[in-house]
Amino acid sequence: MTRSFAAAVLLLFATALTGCASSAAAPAYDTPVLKVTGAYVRQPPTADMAAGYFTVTNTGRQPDRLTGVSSDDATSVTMHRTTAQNWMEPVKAFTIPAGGRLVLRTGGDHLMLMGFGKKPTVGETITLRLRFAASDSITVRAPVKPTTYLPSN
Ligand SMILES: [Cu+2]
Repeated sequence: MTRSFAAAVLLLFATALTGCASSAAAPAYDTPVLKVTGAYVRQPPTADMAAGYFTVTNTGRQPDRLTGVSSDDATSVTMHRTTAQNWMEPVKAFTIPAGGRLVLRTGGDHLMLMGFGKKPTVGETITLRLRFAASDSITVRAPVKPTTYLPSN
């Protein structure tokens, strides 16, 4: 193999790789694109249990599902929905529609966190790791808010 032939082959490979990279990036257009905002944990009366809330906005063209949440600060995190009878029940996943959002809020869908080492108090943050069916997981730090706090969204 001559030196110039080798260089030409290398150049071909480089071009092919560049082509690959850009074609792999293009489908981002056709996937869920998620952003988590407004996360907070309501300061609980005891260390036993606290509720957590956040909004997941999906600006992508595909829906996704929130399939689980975990925390370094609590031994158990479950996802709950509130029923018409004002009971709550665990759910396996929440849907995040394409071009839409999933809103966890007081009196609706929420997280139930249990097993804190100590009672979370205002000023602290709780780490929440959100796992999705399609997207990479997202970790947020949710501030602990007073019981009187109401988000603006
Ligand atoms: Cu609950």
